[in-house]
Amino acid sequence: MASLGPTFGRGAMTNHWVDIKNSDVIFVCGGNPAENHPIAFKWVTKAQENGAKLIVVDPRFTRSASHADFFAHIRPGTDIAFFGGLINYVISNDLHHVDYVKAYTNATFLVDEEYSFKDGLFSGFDTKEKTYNQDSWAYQMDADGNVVTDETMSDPRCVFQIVKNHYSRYTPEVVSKVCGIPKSSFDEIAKLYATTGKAGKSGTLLYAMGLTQHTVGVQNIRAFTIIQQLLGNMGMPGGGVNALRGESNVQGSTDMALLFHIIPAYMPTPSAAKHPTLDKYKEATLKSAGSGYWKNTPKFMVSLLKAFWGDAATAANSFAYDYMPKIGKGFQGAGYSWIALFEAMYAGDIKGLMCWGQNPAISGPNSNLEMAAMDKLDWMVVADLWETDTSVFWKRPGAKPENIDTEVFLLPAAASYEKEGSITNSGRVLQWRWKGADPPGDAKHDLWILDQLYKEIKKLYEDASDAVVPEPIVNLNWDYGKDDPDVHIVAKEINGHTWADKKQVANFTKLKDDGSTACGNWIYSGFYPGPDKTDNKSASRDSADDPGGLGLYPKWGFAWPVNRRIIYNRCSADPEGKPWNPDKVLVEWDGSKWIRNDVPDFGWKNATTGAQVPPAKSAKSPFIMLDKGKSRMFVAKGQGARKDGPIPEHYEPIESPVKNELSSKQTNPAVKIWGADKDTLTKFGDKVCPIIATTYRVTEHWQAGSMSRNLPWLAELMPEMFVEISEELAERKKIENGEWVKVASARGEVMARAIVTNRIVGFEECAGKPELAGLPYHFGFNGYITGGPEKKNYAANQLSPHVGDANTMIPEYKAFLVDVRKVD
Ligand SMILES: Nc1nc2c(c(=O)[nH]1)N[C@H]1C(S)=C(S)[C@@H](COP(=O)(O)OP(=O)(O)OC[C@H]3O[C@@H](n4cnc5c(=O)[nH]c(N)nc54)[C@H](O)[C@@H]3O)O[C@H]1N2
Ligand SMILES: Nc1nc2c(c(=O)[nH]1)N[C@H]1C(S)=C(S)[C@@H](COP(=O)(O)OP(=O)(O)OC[C@H]3O[C@@H](n4cnc5c(=O)[nH]c(N)nc54)[C@H](O)[C@@H]3O)O[C@H]1N2
Ligand SMILES: [Mo]
Repeated sequence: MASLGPTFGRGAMTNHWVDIKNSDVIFVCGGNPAENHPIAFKWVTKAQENGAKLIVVDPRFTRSASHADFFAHIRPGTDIAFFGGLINYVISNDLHHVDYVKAYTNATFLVDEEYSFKDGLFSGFDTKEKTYNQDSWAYQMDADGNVVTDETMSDPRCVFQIVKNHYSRYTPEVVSKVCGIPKSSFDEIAKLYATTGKAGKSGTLLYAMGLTQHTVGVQNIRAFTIIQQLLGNMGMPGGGVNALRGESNVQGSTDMALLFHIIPAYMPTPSAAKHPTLDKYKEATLKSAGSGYWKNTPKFMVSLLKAFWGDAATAANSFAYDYMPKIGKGFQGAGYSWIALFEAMYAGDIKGLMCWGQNPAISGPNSNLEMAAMDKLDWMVVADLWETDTSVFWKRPGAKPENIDTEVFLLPAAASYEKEGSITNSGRVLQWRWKGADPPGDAKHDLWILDQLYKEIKKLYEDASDAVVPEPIVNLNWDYGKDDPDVHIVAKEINGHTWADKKQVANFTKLKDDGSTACGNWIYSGFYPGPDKTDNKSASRDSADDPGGLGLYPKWGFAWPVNRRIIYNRCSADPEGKPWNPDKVLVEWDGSKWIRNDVPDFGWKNATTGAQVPPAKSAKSPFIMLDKGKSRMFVAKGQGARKDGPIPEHYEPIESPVKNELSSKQTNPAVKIWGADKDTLTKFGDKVCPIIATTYRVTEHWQAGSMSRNLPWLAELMPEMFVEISEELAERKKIENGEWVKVASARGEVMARAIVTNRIVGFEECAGKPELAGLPYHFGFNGYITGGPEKKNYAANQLSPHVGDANTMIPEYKAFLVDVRKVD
């Protein structure tokens, strides 16, 4: 589905779906897999059958919670406080996995004397620009350019002590007050999860949008990675940090660069200012790569340019690097992510929109604003299976079509089972899918539409006498077949081949930076290593082969990179190469050679001689992608440091009824408030909208709803918009279960049926005892059902704000303020 849908949330599973069965403790936080990943949830059940325990932390008692051994209601947007409390619990009770922490993480590294943290701000903050100068977020270096370390981890400047000190403020009392969780619940959960710090035990985090859709989304995940490092859970079977992805091929979409700041396979998008030339691009990427595997970026980049421009990419023209579009600062300096694009349309800066497999009239934040932005467009193209709400945005309740000039083109697209190709799941596994039926009517597969579009555009550029720069278009290496493009040609180009004789490469280690190879996506290289359809490893379906009995199934599909199922797997064994858990072996040094149940994520054999490399070497740098080879609790400048701090700190959501308990900085200081709705945001202390709203999904519907509201049987299963509220709130407001109510925010109003339920509770422990309103976001105004009886507003995003995370700009869909009102 939605093979070209948006990619809200980036990441992947470090492990994979089947591996969940190997876990001892499963921590579901910010996700509801029993509802949203119900088939995969069987691996959680399987683990429980094996004796594993399940923890669920969610603002609502969910379908996943109903399976949990331990559950806590958390106030939306306070997970860093919870995780910080967990870090504090683990360290202050000495429950961390000391040997792992010392050997594999940067806990022993000393941090620059200039680095500091005070009252919610890290060193280097520029109050006017709301950005950090990150110079002090650095390691101490010796004269030879090596990081100064303290193996005892007692030096007050070492990362371990900095982490310990930072989170000592996150006491169980503070956690309880911030998160609204009873102290006893926190204690129980902390005690249980910390048991995974014992050598050989593993715990996993399963998360999705409940952690990412916040103005502290990135730091939410980082906070949990610190826990996983402390407990030695990275690289372990049954461990890891696992993003449960959304749209069925959203993983593939992100891998193929659907986000603006990356090009295929997670290389940075060239920037006009920073990388005006290919040499500058190489220089910058080599600098940030340091000793890590990204130092091969020039090979991957040149091979990509070769795949894009073929014979027109030569050493003399820097492999057509100039043809490649470069990014600038984006609209009002906010980049080119969703919010910025819609703000640019609203301001009249962008005149045309292609909506290819997405329905922003329903899925975008502050959708009233986003639809007003659509009113200003000259044209819009929608390629979809249905007439979506977006394609008829001009018919929305309250709109005046006669005043809207936007010309809309609707292209009928074929559904996923009406075409052939690969999809990549959250576990990084590519699986080929064969066509099951012909598309109806005039519907065409997306590749066909794209191919036609390119061919027409190319003609226009060839014919245009005054075209500014035709080369990037007319010189594209684009030949996937005459009439109906062949996905196998595309797949083979993605895998990569030599340029001169077009021989498929075995994998990315064969790629070169001299123009002799072409490769569309280096992390996928190896999935189609030969010319024939039988060489397509994503099409393999052998579930008999299961080395180690861990569910790795190396012959089922193909996992990127190089069919490795669990990344960082060197860390599943101790520095001597003995597995922490002898019953769950991914890799093991048996004294003379490596036993390899999974593809090793380290240099296990000498590339030239083929001799096996003993464990001491890889023990020093088990995180091969990273400079210095160690995982990072503290992220230094230029090493992937985030805009809002080298370690996570709790801040309140932009709209919150609770004062920040941890510092005087109410909200994330690095988040810029700038959109067209900035003056309407509800401020702390404002009494008009005192209830915390959070939005979510249900099994019966799919996303913005065209996939489910247009199917009669799903429409019938759940036809109406609803709002879940607590019994106390209902009593206070005299609202009956099942009654239609109005939910209002500073941005809009929607109608919903009240579901009065004890699955929702107010947050008793927080100051002011705020209440919660839970809203599904699937309803709209087009399709068999809209969410209610008359032509009214039922879309939850008419309430949400146009603000996003400091790093990714993912919208804060999961915590904003509303009021729930009785309708007379
Ligand atoms: N049936 C069905 N399945 C789907 C989808 C669908 O629309 N329908 N959508 C797919 C897509 S694209 C995605 S991205 C995934 C999303 O999968 P999930 O992230 O599981 O989806 P949500 O229901 O949006 O949010 C999960 C949970 O986060 C909780 N939550 C809200 N705020 C917070 C918070 O601050 N902290 C914590 N700890 N939890 C919070 C919500 O109450 C909710 O139960 O689902 C995919 N699967
Ligand atoms: N309030 C709130 N808003 C949210 C979220 C939330 O949790 N809360 N979650 C966000 C998230 S994680 C996501 S992923 C977005 C989803 O937002 P959207 O992507 O806008 O939502 P979908 O309904 O999945 O839209 C996909 C469209 O693609 C069409 N489609 C399906 N298959 C194909 C195909 O093969 N080709 C083409 N061309 N079209 C196809 C479908 O009919 C559908 O209309 O919503 C975001 N919005
Ligand atoms: Mo998603």
